[in-house]
Formats: sequence, C-alpha cells, structure tokens
Amino acid sequence: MPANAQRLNSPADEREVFLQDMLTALSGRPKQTSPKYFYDEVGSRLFDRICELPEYYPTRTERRILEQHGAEMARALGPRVMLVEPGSGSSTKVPLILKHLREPAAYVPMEICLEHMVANLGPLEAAFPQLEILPVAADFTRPFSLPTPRLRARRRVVFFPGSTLGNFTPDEARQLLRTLRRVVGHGGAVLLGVDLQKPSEVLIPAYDDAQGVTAAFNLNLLERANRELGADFNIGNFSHRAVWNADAGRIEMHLVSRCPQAVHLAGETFHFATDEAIITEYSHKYTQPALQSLAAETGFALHRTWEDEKGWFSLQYWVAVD
Ligand code: AVI
Repeated sequence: MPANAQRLNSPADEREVFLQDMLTALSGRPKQTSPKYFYDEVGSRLFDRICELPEYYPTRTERRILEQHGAEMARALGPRVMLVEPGSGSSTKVPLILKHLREPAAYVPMEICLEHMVANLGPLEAAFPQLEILPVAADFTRPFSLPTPRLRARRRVVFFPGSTLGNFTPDEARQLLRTLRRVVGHGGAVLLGVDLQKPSEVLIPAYDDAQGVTAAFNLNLLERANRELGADFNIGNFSHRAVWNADAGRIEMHLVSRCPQAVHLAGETFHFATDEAIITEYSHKYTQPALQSLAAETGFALHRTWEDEKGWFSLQYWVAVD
C-alpha cells in the first residue's frame, strides 16, 4: 500500500457489509439490491465492455463533451484546485480536465478497492508527473474525509462523471450531494456528468444490448453472491430485463425468476415466485429543471452546463452556496 494512500475499510468488513445488504435485499418486498455490488473484478470488466457497446451512448457522449469543452471547464474551476473523484475506476476521464487545469493542488481518486485503484494509476502518474495523487480507499456513499495536499488548495471540486448519480434513488442522491457539499466546503464545487431524458427507443437497447453484455453484467451479481457469500443462486433460473419507468424517469434493471424456486444464503431461505423480480439498478435520467431543483436542495447553485448536440448528456458545474 503506498505511503500516501488512505484505507478506510478492510476486505473482511466489506464482505460482511455485502452479506448483510444481500440478506436485507432478499428479505424486502420487492427484493432490491444495491448497484454498487455489480463491481467486483468480473463486473468491472463487463462494465468496461458495456461502455464500448454501440447501444450504450452515455460513455462516448460524455467523453466527447469533455474533449470539446474540457478547457472551458478547467477555466471555470480555476487555479490550485484539489480535484476529488469518487468511484474513480481507472481514472480515464479526469485527464481531459487535468490537462487544462492551472497548478492543480492534488488529485484524490476514491474507490472501495485500493489495490485495483492504485494498480491503475500508472498512466496518470506518467502523464502528470508534477501532480500530487492522494488515493483514498472508501465507500463514498458513507461520510468520508479528505487528505491534506502539500500545495494549499484554493478550491475543492468533486468530479463525478459517468452519470453515476443516476444510480441513486432521489433521496440517496440528495443525501450524497449534501455529503459532497460538506466535503467541498466554502467556495467548493462539483462537476457532475448526468444522463438526460430521451426516447425509450434509445434507452432500452442501451440497457438490453444485442450481444447480451448487460445481461451478463446483471446476472454476475448473483454469481458474485455465490462466489463470495456461498449463496446457491441457479443462474439459469433468472433472466435480465430492462424497463423504462416513465413516471419515475428511470431505467430499471431487473433479474426475473423464470420459475418458482428457493435460494439459500447464510442459513436463510428466500422464495421466488415465477416472474418475481429482484430490482438490481435504477438509472435515473434527468431533466434540466429537475437538476436545477436538486442543486438548490443540496446547497449548490447551477453555474454552467455543457451538452452534446442531441441534448442527451450534460456536464453540470455547481458551486457551493453558503
Ligand atoms: C455506472 N452507471 C452510470 C451505469 C448506468 O448507465 O446506469 C451502469 C450500467 N448499468 C447498465 N449499464 C450500465
């Protein structure tokens, strides 16, 4: 573990939290799991493949916006910024901002798994040799604190691309944004990548692709529970489904039971009826007025936005209000 890295949770804690969350999820009505559990090694690799799919427009659309407007975004953030990236993964988007920033104070990538994050930082270190990189291993959905960089930061900015915010329920999204508001403090800001509402003919295939990669990604959650928790899900007895819930403005991913069956986990038995679903993910698609209200409710003011020509995806720069 590098000397400048912070680890906040041990792997044993993480397994226990996963187990407790799965037990609660399977006891619920409806059964509903947290999408954060998709991302073990297998799931992370499948997600990387999703991002390359012809139907999955968000990654490439956001990337194009960052390529086109990264310099303007960096100007809006200003000099000596400490840039914090929750769920940074392989830190592939942040260079599009970093390369334009004046004298960045530090980059703080955050991931649950420290090893995976640190193993992926090589290209960034090579591209930005002067930049202080301070990795933090933490679940950003729980309160967290930040390391102190060598250079005094003039502003803390949370960079949260990839429309990850959409995977939270409206309440969770508000709570997370309020946590981020506390973390960035006075004069701070967030730069968010959010997916916008569009016809369901575009949305559904993006979450139910022809090659079945998204189906494999969804089903891997059950395989992960088998591998790590000793559950006995029969994977062939579940199928992937993507639904557009127009009232709630979200795509929902479900795992649907193909037959009546029982699943065992940690000595408990969970029954499924035919067609009963586990809700595994919400992916909210926003409208501009909804984003404006969300900013106001969580202590921010919408300062600037950048979108693609079709208006499918938006980068939002929100500044903290006191
Ligand atoms: C990570 N997150 C923003 C993705 C999304 O689009 O909601 C996860 C995903 N689920 C299925 N495909 C991609």
